[in-house]
Amino acid sequence: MTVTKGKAREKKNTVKTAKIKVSEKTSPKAVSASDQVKQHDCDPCEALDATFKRQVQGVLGRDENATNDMYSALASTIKLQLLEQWRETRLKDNQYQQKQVAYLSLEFLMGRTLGNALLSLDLTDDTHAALKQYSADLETLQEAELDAGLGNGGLGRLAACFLDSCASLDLAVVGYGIRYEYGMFKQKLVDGYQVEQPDRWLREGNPWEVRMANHAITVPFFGHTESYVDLKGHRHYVWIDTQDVNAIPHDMPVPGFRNGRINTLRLWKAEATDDFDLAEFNDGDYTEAVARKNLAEQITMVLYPNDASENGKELRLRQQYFLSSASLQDIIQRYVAVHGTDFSRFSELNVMQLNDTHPSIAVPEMMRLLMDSHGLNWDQAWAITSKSVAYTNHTLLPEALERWPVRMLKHMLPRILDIIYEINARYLEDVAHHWPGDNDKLAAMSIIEEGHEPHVRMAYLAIVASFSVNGVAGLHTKLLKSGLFNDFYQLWPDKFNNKTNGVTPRRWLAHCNPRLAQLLTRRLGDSWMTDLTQLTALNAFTDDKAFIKQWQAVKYDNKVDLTKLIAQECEVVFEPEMMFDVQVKRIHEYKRQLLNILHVIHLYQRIVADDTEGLQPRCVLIGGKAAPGYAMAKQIIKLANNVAHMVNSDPLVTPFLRFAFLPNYNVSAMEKICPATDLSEQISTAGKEASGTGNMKFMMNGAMTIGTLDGANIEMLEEVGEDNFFLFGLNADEVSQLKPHYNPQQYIQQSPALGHVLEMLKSGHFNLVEPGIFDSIIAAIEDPYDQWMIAADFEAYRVAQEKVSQVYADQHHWTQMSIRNTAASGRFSSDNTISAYRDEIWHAK
Ligand code: 26Q
Repeated sequence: MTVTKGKAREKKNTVKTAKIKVSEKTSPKAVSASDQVKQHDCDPCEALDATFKRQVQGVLGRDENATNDMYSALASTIKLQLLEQWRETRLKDNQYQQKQVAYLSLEFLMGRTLGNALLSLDLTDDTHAALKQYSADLETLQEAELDAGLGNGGLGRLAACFLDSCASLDLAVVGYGIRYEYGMFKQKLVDGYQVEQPDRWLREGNPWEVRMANHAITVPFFGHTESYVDLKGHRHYVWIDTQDVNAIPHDMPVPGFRNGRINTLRLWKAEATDDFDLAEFNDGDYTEAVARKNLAEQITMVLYPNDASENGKELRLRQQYFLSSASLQDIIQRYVAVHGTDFSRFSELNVMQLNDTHPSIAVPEMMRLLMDSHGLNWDQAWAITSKSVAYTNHTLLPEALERWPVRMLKHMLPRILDIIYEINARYLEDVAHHWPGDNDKLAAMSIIEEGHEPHVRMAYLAIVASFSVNGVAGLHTKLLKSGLFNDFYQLWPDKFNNKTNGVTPRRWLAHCNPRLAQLLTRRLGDSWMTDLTQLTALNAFTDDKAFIKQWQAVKYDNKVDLTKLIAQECEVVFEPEMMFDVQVKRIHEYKRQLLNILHVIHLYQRIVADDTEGLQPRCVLIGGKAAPGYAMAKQIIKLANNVAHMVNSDPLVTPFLRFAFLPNYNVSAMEKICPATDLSEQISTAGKEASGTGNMKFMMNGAMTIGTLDGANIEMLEEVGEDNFFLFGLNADEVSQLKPHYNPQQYIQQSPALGHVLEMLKSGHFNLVEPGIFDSIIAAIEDPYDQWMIAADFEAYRVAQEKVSQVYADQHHWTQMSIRNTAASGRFSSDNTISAYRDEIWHAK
């Protein structure tokens, strides 16, 4: 295939960095808290210092020598700095002069807040200075913060990167999500197996959130509907005898990068309503009332830890409706406060972006609110809803497509089900018009999937109601249009568009890799932080010997740092002189961690056989969580651990190869991993990874990618060129063409290396005292129905890895390639992605 470099991108998508305004008035009252800090312009900054002192000494029970106490004192100090600007942003946005975007998502994988807030407010240096008089240093305090792990992986972290870019681009965007009491589970390893432990991230309180009890909203469940005809002959519907749940907003600040804007992430917590309790209490059934209270509060108790499906679980639907209803009521209330009940400007001033189908129950809920609560008729309500909802799809995997049993909706959300039926009936008329007489088409495209147990197809509901449907990388969008959603594409080609994902360069370069950030800033100035395309200027330094040395030193020091984490968490010693070869992401068959492990076994065999010519010493790191119910993914973790044990305990092997599985991979771990990585593994079966975003973080930090033509890898390759990317494997077309006659044995015969690896696996070499435990893995590789085609790609992968070793041996060349990767990563800033959402979907200023 030929890969051409994309057109030079326009500059307009850059974040404007307005210096924080310092009020001209002299009255101290007119000056915001952060202005006060900046105005002092001293070292260490006295205002920050004074607030901090009050937080440490003035709060009962805080102990100067306890890291946790010092962290919360510091966090509270910084939150105080944020409050004034936060209020100003809210007041400004409440005037409703510009379009407001609501990003609805069941997941926001925020990670830690402190470091990012300091960076955004430009307070990192002042904070360092202020801490000098205490025993704790900033790094230690940052480590004390627990990750806000309110997401599974890519989709949730994307939402967090998007919020950062929206604030930094000065867009009025509110993130709406759920304040799960328990976020993503903590992963422990016992005997090499994953064990899940609850993540009580709120156990010591959350210093960043503000509980807004006065903005509580009521969300109805269960009950039944009735209708009546008014004097004018119009039919009205009422949903009665509902069991109501309170939604209490807990707001988290989302600071823009040094531009004075603080956006809001509004997370809903479910609480029982008082009158609900009271009614039960008055009936004399106190215990029942308390039990029901628990039922209400269960809704926001725990994040579903699946990144591909857990279909049909009632609690999950309750979460989805709870988020959707509370958020829409909030959005409508804010609109009504300014514009009254004239909804004619609503769609001009509001967009709701659905992060996958998870919040797509918002569609019928919006219709219900406009009709039943605000008196609009169907056509008016539909005109508004269908002009204000947009949907992003994040996966092509059929098992991840959400379907809800009609029976469940009928019971839990009867009014909502009625509305879905009505949407479907009206929309199927369009289908019938487009394909006259084609009943199969009607059945295929119906929002209701008929059968023994009828289901609502949420993706179809989202497409029908949305004015925009987007995929998250070029290939992904193309496959949506030609495959999964082809019928819809034929009906409404203009709805479909691509928005290739991106990641925020503030967290994923400036914050996580201060050494590299400093080097970049010394050479280029610091505006790359808000316009990442400026990194292309690095290409001018690829022959600059001094620069190459500095680049290498940065990577080396980052590797030294990572070795400490690996030693502590994995009890494996990584050597910074060896190549760091890393695959961190959720464990899933399509992501093919297994292919990586097979390659490790292959290297192990070569070393044991003394066939080490051309081998470059490597440290291989794998990390990631398996969905608790995903047996195969859990076996893959066990295999990684057993192989690691054999590799690391053989002193003949360890000079060439070390292998670790990092437990509890999360956002904070990635912040240490990506700056230290030499080789990034992006090896999914082509056509299966919608985009990937870890791939971009590694690239920004100067890692080389070994990868397939999948997701955003394709666009990364386009930017950096084939000479700076280790490409291998079948492409998406080849995968689908091969599928009907795939014969793994043929590939095993053609690859002696793979044959040997399988022999060793079968011999039980890695499970001597646990016979048979890897049989299912071996069977999967040899299965002609193996959708992931491990055997088909093994040999190409092995050859690409040999090439990696060859190039790595020439450190000068490797470093040049590394620089070129960082230089070419500008397109993958989420600022760029959000600018495209803003201009092409949201039409927001
Ligand atoms: C569905 C039903 C019930 C419970 C859970 C779920 C569920 C939860 C999370 C289904 C899917 C997800 C997450 C999907 C996800 O993370 N997709 C990834 O999105 C990234 C951002 O667009 C892409 O880069 C990845 O390629 C894609 O896999």
